Amino acid sequence: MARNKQVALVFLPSDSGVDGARSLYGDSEPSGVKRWLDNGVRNLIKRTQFAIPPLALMILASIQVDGVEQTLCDLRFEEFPFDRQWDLVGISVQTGMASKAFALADKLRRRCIPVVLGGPHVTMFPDSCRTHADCLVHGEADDFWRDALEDLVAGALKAEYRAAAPPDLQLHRPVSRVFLKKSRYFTTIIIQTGRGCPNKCDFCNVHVLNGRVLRQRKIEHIVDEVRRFSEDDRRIFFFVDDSINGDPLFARELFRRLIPLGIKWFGQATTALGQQPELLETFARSGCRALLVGIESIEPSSRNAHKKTQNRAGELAGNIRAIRQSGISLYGSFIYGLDGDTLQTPRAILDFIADTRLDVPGINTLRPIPGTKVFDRLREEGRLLFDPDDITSFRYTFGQEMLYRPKNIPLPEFIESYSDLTRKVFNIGNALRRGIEAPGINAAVLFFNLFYTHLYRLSRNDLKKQLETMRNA
Ligand code: B12
Repeated sequence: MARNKQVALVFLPSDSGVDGARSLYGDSEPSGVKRWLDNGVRNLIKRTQFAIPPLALMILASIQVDGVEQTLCDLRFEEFPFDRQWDLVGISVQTGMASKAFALADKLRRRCIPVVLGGPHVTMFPDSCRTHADCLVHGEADDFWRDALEDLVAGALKAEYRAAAPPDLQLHRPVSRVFLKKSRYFTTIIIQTGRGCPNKCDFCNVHVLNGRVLRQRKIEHIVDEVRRFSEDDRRIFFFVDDSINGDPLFARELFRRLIPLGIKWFGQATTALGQQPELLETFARSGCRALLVGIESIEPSSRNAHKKTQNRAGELAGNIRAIRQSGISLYGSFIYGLDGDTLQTPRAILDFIADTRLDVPGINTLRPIPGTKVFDRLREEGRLLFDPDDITSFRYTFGQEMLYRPKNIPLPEFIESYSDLTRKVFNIGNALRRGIEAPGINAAVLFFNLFYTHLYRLSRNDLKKQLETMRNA
């Protein structure tokens, strides 16, 4: 009998932040207890910071084709198993990890193992990937990954796969989790109810990757999936949708039907939820414990400059209060350093956090991701601090490195004020108070704030080093 084709699906770690905080300048403590403690904290962060399995690869690995066996390799937890015999390796490429993905692909191909690249970076910049792959998959691969696997079995893998239209999400495609090592993850119950975003925020490219029209799955398919998943993992569910309240009528019907299942869940929403009282009540009753909301900016001029106009600055505080009053804790994500921001902005952010009692503030700087409108604009204005023509020079970090010059504030003053802001927002006293005052999941809120106290210390040290390096250059 012919041996099954062995296919590995690879997910890569990012340089820092969600995949474990580490300095961009190497470990400052070469050995000893401090180093051991730093490693311990790093691993804990990895876990609490949503070390969740990659849904994209779960979907692809669930596609069964005769003669093919798929394995998921999550390189956040293991080295690539070069000792096994692979017939094809698929790598999910995100822009900040492109150089890492290309290095692995090149190494595999030198060993005559064929490589297929897919994911957001391939969809946006296929030309940069071509020389590193035997096969490129453009866009959402839910349908044509089966074609690629069948072609592999037939010995006829094509150089490129792309569809004329995105997949019809109304079709039922059951997702399996059998290939996941559950204990690695914070939770394995990851669900997506739809794709696409009608908004035009210039720092995001979800509307380019998944289109402007919101495409939803069938409610009964999602309810089935929730029921099936809760049979063997009773941890918290994560709905990865960019805005779970993007279509309030759909969301209300879905979560109304989830109430009897008694799950606990968290997800990502827009603050407009504070003005959707019936939906808010349904979310709370269906087990919503926490939501991440992208506040981005409380400065109307910055919101306008970056096309974040879907909800008004003046309504943000009231909405946040309403959501917290319903018992849902909030992670509110800010970006300091947008085009309308000044040195007065940090004071306004501090007052806003104190006033709304946000449970976990996220104080980010702008990451101009190649392919976004803001990247193009900053490039034209000569404000990028990395080489815009080198697609691999862009990387993701957690507030540890400035990638551009803010419009109204010179870089050294900006770094000083950003560091001062994160020092004031994150300290042990604030972490304890937020943990106690949170409307729910108090322990998680406390942990997040403590970890951010650690992470932003790292951010301040690295930013200082970046400035020194720039001054010495
Ligand atoms: C949930 C989520 C997370 C989770 C889980 C990570 C994960 N990737 O599973 C967490 C919180 C950990 C996270 C972390 C980060 N994220 Co994130 N995240 C998302 C989010 C909201 C949903 C991802 C998802 O599950 N989508 C559902 C799946 C089914 O869609 P998909 O991933 O696009 O996959 C399809 C295709 O791309 C393709 N495909 C994907 N991989 C492969 C591989 C092969 C071989 C093939 C054939 C096809 C293929 O087929 C899939 C099925 O159709 C997206 C936004 C979005 N709407 O996609 C951002 C997003 C993916 N994240 C992004 C970023 C920047 C990050 C971070 C770097 C943030 C940071 N500063 O640390 C880290 C990186 C961590 C890492 N190691 O990747 C960016 C990536 C942009 C880019 N150009 O690369 C996105 C697009 C958000 C954005 N607005 O720009 N993220």
